[in-house]
Amino acid sequence: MPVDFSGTWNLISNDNFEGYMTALGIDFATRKIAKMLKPQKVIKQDGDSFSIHTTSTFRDYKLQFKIGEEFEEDNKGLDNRKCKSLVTWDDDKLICVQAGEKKNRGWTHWLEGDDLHLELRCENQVCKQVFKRA
Ligand code: 1AG
Repeated sequence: MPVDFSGTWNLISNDNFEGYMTALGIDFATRKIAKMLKPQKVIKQDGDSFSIHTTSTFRDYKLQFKIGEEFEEDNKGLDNRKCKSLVTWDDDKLICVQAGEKKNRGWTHWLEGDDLHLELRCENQVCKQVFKRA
């Protein structure tokens, strides 16, 4: 049985979100607002199908995918660039490669103890987020 990421998760730490957003070309004013946010993730995992809904007081982002099936990602409300994205398992980690204009773009989700971890990558920047169950 694969690990189950399903649940509602609240952000408790957010390391180098500023660097990640800068690498994505997010403007100063938006970064100032965005780095104050404490987003919540609602993850639904059903076999190989996932939905990950990230919500905040400022912007929301909804992602749906199947493991191993490339999809068009629009990053609407984030940097708005389009990517060809692909999520695969690497042991118990979920790895997403977001191919597009930005080099080395992607993310990894994993569980550690009772916490949900997320590493967000763009170019030479890595943001590390940790979430606890709501
Ligand atoms: C995400 O991807 C996307 C959600 O977690 C936010 C993560 C990073 C934000 C990306 C770029 C910053 C751009 C604009 C800043 C403006 C608002 C920030 C809003 C944050 C809440 C939506 C991985 C995920 C899998 O889909 O969990």
